[in-house]
Amino acid sequence: MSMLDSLYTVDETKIAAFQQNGWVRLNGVLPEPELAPHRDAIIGHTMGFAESRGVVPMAQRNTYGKAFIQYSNLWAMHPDVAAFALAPRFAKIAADLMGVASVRMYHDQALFKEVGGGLTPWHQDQQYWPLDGAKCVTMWMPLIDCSKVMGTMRFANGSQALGYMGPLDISDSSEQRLQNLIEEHGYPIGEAGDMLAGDATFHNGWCIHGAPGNASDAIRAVMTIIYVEADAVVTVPDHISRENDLRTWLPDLVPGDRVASPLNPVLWPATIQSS
Ligand SMILES: O=C(O)CCC(=O)C(=O)O
Repeated sequence: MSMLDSLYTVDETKIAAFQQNGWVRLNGVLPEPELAPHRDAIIGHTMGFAESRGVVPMAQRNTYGKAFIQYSNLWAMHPDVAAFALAPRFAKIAADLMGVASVRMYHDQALFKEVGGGLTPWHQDQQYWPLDGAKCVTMWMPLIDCSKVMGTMRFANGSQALGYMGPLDISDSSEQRLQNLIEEHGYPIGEAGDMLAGDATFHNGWCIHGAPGNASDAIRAVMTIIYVEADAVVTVPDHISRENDLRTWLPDLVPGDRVASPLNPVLWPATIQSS
């Protein structure tokens, strides 16, 4: 049996930390020998995507473009990534942290911060998702050892309590406005710090987070998977990013539908079918 099908026990103290801070770091979520073949596939596909798109010099990009190469929906396009992205091992952790019985795939994405890549501005993920009331969590896993200077994540502890504050896409403006908000509320900043390949952070969809730029001489290769509670219902998209997400990740669904398109299979419990 692959380790991807075996289960990781989440300590109660980690669940409590996730609930309190809106994020948690778990070590050894997929140890190195098990990770290696999946890493090679994800890196190969993501670099292939970046090359096919063409490289725009860093100085000519906006803040979002400097933050990372972003390649989404790998699991559905590349069968050799599917076992990783759909793994019960990761999905069960997501369910345990959120305190729900069952979770679905929202989407996956590789986020590679290039050498000299800029900061990831403060933002809330869930402002992009037409899933206002739903519990959502993102797993963020380095595929190679990542020291802090490569741009591992930072979080405003407790900021998930703010919930939805209206549209605020990743930009210089989100960095400035959320920095001000963090200072007003006095949220302590939690840092993931140096991470080994296969360690992971998990963050609540409303937790304000970002990352510094990559000051190292190696690309920060990271894979992320976003999980949503299985009974979540689509909400009315109130801005263009949410309209785009509805079309892209919830194809043919309309507000009021359960989040159960063919792109949202149930991943935990592993035996339940997708709709
Ligand atoms: O990888 C990064 O720099 C940011 C990642 C992020 O914001 C996320 O996974 O939600």
